[in-house]
Amino acid sequence: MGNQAVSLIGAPTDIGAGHRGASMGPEALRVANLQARLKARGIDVVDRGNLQGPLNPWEPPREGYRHLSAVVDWNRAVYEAIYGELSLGRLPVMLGGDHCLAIGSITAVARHCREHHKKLRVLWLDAHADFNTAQITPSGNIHGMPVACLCGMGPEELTTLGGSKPATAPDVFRQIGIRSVDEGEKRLVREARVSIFDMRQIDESGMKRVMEEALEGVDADTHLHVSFDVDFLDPAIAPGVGTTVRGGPNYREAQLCMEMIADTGRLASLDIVELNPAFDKRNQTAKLAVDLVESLFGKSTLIR
Ligand code: Z70
Ligand code: MN
Ligand code: MN
Ligand code: MN
Repeated sequence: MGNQAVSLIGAPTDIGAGHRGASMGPEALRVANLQARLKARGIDVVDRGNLQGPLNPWEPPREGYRHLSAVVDWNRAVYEAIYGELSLGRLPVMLGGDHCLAIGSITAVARHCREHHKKLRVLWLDAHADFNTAQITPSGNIHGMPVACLCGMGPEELTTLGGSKPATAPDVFRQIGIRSVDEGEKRLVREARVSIFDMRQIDESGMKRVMEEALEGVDADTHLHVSFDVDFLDPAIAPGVGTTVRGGPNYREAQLCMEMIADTGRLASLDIVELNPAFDKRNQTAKLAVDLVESLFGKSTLIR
């Protein structure tokens, strides 16, 4: 991994979230030394700074969506930036921002994969399935909808961001750590046959077996994208998120997850989203996220 070229791209917004503060995520990750920690691993890391977009007007949902037009603006900016980095042969790391921005990043990744005849695999590390639609959402918050949008279920402006619709299909996703899915959303993920490794399965089979299954079929032709929603982690170790859901992976389980992804050597793009410094204590969640991202880029505690 030593000759990898990584680009950090900040997307400082909480436009799709149910709480304010994820807009401070990019700066918290910088303060936690993300760039220097990756550089210390021998990786060429450039920080591209922050994208720009509309402020959060904090309005109520309209026709099932909160802030739809501003979400579209932010995602267009993310889509262009991520596509640009991939075209340069670099590995883009999107510093969110809330999880609605994965619509833009993964639409760009999917286009890159089509153009380079790569198979796409997305590991969705999250407490939530993020598969809501305007008809079934309990909140109108678009950070609860990105996977459905990427599969073609959502507003036209978001499902057609990359030109062709859908951007991708349910079978590219492997969701890990899931423990909070709304009732209507459960029916949709079942119908779409999204592959979900929920916390019950992690409890019963262990993280090792789950990751072996989630990574099955990943080979030299695979572009591996990791969409890391920080609320994936147990709130005991990661309080700095808008929506904590108890019963998530502990420190060692999360490390093993990242280490096993690193072992494939196929990581090609990354989102770090939903970090919310307004809920954090002394930036501990940002520091933990950086620690885990180091493992994702090959840092290992192995001594044999
Ligand atoms: C709920 C909704 C969500 C993140 C909360 C919550 C969605 N399913 N996603 N926090 N990251 O409102 O759609
Ligand atoms: Mn490439
Ligand atoms: Mn999410
Ligand atoms: Mn989540």
